[in-house]
Amino acid sequence: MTDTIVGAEVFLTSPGRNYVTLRITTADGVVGHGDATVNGRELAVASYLRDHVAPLLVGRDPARIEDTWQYLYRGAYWRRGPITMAAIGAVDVALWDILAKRAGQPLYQLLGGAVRDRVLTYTHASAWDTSALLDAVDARREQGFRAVRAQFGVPGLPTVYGVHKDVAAYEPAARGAAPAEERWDTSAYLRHAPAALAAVRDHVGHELELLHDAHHRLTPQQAARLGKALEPVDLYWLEDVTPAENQEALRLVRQHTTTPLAIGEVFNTVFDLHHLVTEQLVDFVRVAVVHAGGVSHLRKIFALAEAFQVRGAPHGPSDVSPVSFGASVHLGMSTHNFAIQEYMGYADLVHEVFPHAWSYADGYLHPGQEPGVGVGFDERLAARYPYDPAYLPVARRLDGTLTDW
Ligand code: KDG
Ligand code: MG
Repeated sequence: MTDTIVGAEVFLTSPGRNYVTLRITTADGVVGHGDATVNGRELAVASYLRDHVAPLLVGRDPARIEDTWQYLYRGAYWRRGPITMAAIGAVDVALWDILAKRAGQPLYQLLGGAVRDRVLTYTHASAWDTSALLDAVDARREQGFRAVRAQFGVPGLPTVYGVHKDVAAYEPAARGAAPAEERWDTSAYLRHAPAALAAVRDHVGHELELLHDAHHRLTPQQAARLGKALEPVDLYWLEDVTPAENQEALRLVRQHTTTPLAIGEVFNTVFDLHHLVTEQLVDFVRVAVVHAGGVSHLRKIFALAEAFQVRGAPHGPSDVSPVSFGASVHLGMSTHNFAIQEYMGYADLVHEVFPHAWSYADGYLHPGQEPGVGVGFDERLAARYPYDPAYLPVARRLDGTLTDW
């Protein structure tokens, strides 16, 4: 029986950080949720959805998920990019949510069913000094995590993105009308990183998977040197070593190191990574459901990757809302080459605004058995926390030049 979309509403809320949520309602009263959060550009994607997409959805059959995806992607003329793809992603996840609810099944059952019992996850540990970092990693191990991303301060720099001097937890975006400015010194980082990560490996032994994120700041040659220096540390992966636009850059890195490479959290379509995958220049692709056109497109990316023994490992910071995070866990449950899901965690209030069936236990995630994606949206609670501008910092080199992120 055919249903019809009768409403598409966009909500901006800031329960500790900003989220853009799409709610699609059908004539039969089925409600689906999607996440369209683009960190620091939330208003742009909200307008894209409200002004250009929502009016096109009303009257459509919610079950025509692929056709709606193609309509929004090809029909816009202007394709790709984070805003467009996040907007399409929100629609896509909301429609999968509706379809799975109508089927009375958790989403992963519609994606082919479970290929595993639970989805491996990693979280973050960061601290300025090495001794504090070891404590932070231990605290994560005590929470059951089997894989931890370790980030640390750099001697000589006053701040480093993602690493706080006084608190273990960090929030990537800071409130305010403009981004904070930090300093960056790649040479100092390269001198310090191998020893810092070796100290973590010595401390934890070889049971724990260790990851590290270079946040796109190295040249290919610097990245190759770092990868080589880190081989004895036996990283699960080294992430975002070079700026992501240039896929060729990874070839040089690859030629010089066997350290596994992960990339892709800022990518939006398969076209951003097809050379990386087909030429096996990376080991993991990190595209998120929200930023890459939803479940439909990410499935295609992972299918391409599967043919080349590259694995999926989606971005999962606190700026990916629990809605698309939940959708990602469903994908993880049903996708054979899905390796691991990043789980940075959320403030208590975020869990309240987005009550969810997915859960964390003992180093793994499970999407839960609720029909649909299994993530709700408490509109009334959300309305108490209106949008509040917040930005990631930018960084300049010691001579003042703006650096890659
Ligand atoms: O919005 C971008 C941040 O979430 C990002 O910097 C976090 O690099 C990140 C990661 O791997 O989670
Ligand atoms: Mg990252």
